[in-house]
Amino acid sequence: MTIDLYTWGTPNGRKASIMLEEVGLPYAVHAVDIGKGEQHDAAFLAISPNNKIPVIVDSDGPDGEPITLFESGAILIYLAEKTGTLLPQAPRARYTVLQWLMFQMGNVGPFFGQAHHFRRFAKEEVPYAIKRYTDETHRLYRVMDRRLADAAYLAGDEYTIADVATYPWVARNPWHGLDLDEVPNVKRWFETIGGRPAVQRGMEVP
Ligand SMILES: N[C@@H](CCC(=O)N[C@@H](CS)C(=O)NCC(=O)O)C(=O)O
Repeated sequence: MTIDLYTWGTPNGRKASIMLEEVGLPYAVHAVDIGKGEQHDAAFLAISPNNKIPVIVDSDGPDGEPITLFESGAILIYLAEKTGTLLPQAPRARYTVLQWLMFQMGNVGPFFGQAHHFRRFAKEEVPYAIKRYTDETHRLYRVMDRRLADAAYLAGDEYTIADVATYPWVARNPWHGLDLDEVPNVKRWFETIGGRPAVQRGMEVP
């Protein structure tokens, strides 16, 4: 049994590769070069209706049948439930993890992503957009910094899929116009997670 991972070297892709390293399941990497537009190939569209990485195909899905999944948050929940790893069963703890996972999916990912686009890749300089997305990125860092003043990890005392989802985005901090020394609790969290061998391996994929 191998899980096929379709990915590229971006924060969303690395959520999936870090998680696969953390849970220790065998997986095969299929690089989808989004810079060359390979996410629009018909074969990829067949498994990724939104034309985005990451995607996993698990030949041994629920009831022993294959399953194909896109959306990194769904992939993290799936792998956590398949392996009983990084997502607690107890309802209160579980909802706290899902809350911070959704915070990443609905806030950190989209706003950091737009900051990357307008600060680094846009073909014309758009000061309004640069300010809007940089300000929001910095605000989100402060939200995380306040949370991490009270908790070791985003969802509490334990490392969970909420941290797996957020780490690769914070790893792009040199692109964010903010020194991690300004958010010392995020910095401590970032360095702790960055010390995990599974995270280091996952960050090298593909
Ligand atoms: N909400 C999606 C976002 C995925 C996403 O934006 N993937 C980017 C790379 S980080 C991508 O494939 N971009 C290609 C494109 O937009 O054409 C997820 O979390 O999986």
